[in-house]
Amino acid sequence: MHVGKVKERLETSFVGKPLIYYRRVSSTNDVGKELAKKGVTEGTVILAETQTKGRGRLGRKWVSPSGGLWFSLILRPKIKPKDLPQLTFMAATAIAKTLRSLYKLRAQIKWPNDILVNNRKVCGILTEGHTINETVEFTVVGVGINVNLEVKAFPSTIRSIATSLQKELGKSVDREKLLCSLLMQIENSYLTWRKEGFKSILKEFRTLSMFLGKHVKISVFDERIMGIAEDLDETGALIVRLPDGTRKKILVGDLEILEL
Ligand code: BT5
Repeated sequence: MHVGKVKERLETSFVGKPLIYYRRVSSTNDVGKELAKKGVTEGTVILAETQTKGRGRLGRKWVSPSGGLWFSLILRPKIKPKDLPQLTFMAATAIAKTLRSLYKLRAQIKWPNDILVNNRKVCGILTEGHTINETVEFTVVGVGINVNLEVKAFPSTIRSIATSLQKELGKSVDREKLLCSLLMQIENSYLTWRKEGFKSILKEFRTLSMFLGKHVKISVFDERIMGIAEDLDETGALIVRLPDGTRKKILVGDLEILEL
């Protein structure tokens, strides 16, 4: 990664300023939290070539070899902890839009935090917050995108569910250009969210989604829920129509589409 090139080309007003680069870290989210506690400004981005302890939700492992884009963005919006998922949605819409406009790929969002291309995961988002007395002090929005990676380099457990931009496009891409475009779009989406609220993000999230109206199975810890993914409510919770006709609201979980 040529960080100098990114800094030269970056046209944002605060996102990615500063951009802190490491060749290898445990997890950019962990480094981000430490730096945020020390007071770094909103917009700071921590970027790493590889992560030794990349994380997904619920302590799951995020595979982060060299060639991807693994970064975390520090934000300091004044929100309640319950509103944290809004930032995941904000980032997801920004990323899907960027992949569509740069590469003409049909990037689609799978609730709540995945971006898929051809039904395989190309990107995951992990938003974490640091809360004191019911107030969010800062948030760390972690983004992992499989960019110039060979799918056969993935462990067998994720080979059938993951993809990369290189695989989908049949060629490698300019990671510096991609990062600049992503940070620009994330800044725009974040400002829209702050100005207009979650409604406008949710509207775009719906349009870019691939799960609405589909038969789905949602795993919520040990529970499995099957039904039709009917809608998202105003908080971003998933509304599922159960076989008995009732509707169930689901705040967190893993979604599997049963018919594509
Ligand atoms: C996520 O979790 O999808 C959030 C991933 C966030 C990663 C970024 S990288 C920068 C920042 N620093 C971090 O430490 N994390 C963030 P979840 O929905 O729980 O999905 C995790 C699951 O995705 C794993 O259990 C695997 O099945 C699968 N997986 C792991 N690595 C993958 C990869 N590189 N590509 C696609 N799928 C992967």
